[in-house]
Amino acid sequence: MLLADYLQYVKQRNAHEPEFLQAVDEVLQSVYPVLERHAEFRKLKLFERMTEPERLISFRVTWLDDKGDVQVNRGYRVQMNSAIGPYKGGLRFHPSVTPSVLKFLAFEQIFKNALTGIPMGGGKGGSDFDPKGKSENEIMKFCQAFMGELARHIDDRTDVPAGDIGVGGREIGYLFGTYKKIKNEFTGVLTGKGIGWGGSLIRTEATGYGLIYFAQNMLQAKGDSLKGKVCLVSGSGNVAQYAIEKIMQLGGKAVTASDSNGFVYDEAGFTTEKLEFLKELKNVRRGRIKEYADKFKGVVYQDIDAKADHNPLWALKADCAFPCATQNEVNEKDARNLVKGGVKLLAEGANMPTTIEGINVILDAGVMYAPGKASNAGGVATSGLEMTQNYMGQNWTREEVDDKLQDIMKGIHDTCLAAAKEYGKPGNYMAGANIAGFLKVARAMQAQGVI
Ligand code: NDP
Ligand code: 2IT
Repeated sequence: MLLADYLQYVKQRNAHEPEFLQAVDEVLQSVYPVLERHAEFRKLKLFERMTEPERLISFRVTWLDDKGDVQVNRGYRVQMNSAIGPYKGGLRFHPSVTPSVLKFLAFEQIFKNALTGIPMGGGKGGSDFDPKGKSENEIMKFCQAFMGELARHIDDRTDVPAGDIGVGGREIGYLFGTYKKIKNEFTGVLTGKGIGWGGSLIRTEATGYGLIYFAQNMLQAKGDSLKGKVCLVSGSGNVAQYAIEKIMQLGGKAVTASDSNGFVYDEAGFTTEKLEFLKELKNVRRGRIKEYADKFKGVVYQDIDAKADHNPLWALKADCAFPCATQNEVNEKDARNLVKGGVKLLAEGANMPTTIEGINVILDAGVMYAPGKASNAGGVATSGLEMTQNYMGQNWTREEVDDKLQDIMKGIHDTCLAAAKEYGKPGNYMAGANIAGFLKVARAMQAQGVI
């Protein structure tokens, strides 16, 4: 089959799933040369099989809000691929969650998890539940109702969920408590647990830290470093907060953060004090980013209009860009603005934050580009380290976990470059990540027969 035929095949079967098709398209552009080289992969229909979830579970979540009214949400778990390990991937609670969004995330997760070197398959789940404006009690009630059904489909050797948008330490606590009560066993069935009840040190920081370690590796490959680099960061949640922290630690200057309403531009850059304020604002008070501009002098706040043709955050002058909020937050026009503003490196903290057109602009301009499945893999990698500690009944120190995270990010970086070179795309991290991830999973599927 030609590249266009593969795409057509997936399109026909998933006609109304734009996010999933976008993720498949991006991977296919890179792995088509691998399919061309390996007749055995084509014969075994490995690409066709990888784009079909092994299992897609959809369920009703019914719960009572604080007024005593009945609420009905949809819950899902996409068990995408278990060729190299138990299904592994986060849970997302956001009103935009659909099967298409979760299938794109689960598909990305297959290759990301393969790149970490830890045996984990790909999965993703979540709900269209909107945590915004809900009371603590409502969050707990929802998590209990959600796990009431999910518990039937997961365990620590089958499928191990974690956090994603709208699911952090608080939600993992409620989900874990419910699972333990239903099953009457204490296992590592979720990652991102609290320290003291099975969680791993550094897991909270891991995605943001790993992203910046990855970027540092990219810069070092060119004899450069993050020192003195002006960095644009979007988002203000888990990934953004710890990306900003690590940028500061490595001598860079983070000048922006955002939420779904707007962004702040702090020309002087984040400091430890300012970041502590942001963490408290977002993780404890769950307020809006605008407050940051009200609190600190010299900070500019601007609304973001989700319907506008570009996001003004990406039109600021900078050296590096780290989108850490959500999918498709950097479009073609944003990419052109980034290039105009002097950006030399774009590394994705979020999953699929750059559209295909945006990626093409970035690559054509010679900007170093890291796809999320490589640069944000530190989170799931540290989840893998949490699973290992749980299986062993041990807790590693902060230094041990951080050292392993740094080694894993360097390993992914080097793996991407080696695969890109082998397939005639030197320096192309996107091609390298997709090819290396695909090859690992393909070989496992090939060995395990037609199942
Ligand atoms: P959080 O829920 O902690 O934070 C999400 C941030 O993104 C918030 O600032 C939120 O703003 C903003 N955001 C969410 N949806 C939208 C939207 N539709 N438009 C604009 N802004 C939006 O999530 P995480 O930080 O955990 O996740 C961020 C990204 O990183 C996601 O793409 C996720 O898949 C990815 N990721 C997360 C990992 C993890 O370990 N947590 C690992 C690897 C990738 P607001 O407060 O207004 O909602
Ligand atoms: O997108 C991701 O890699 C995550 N949300 C983390 C998944 C995990 O299992 O830690």
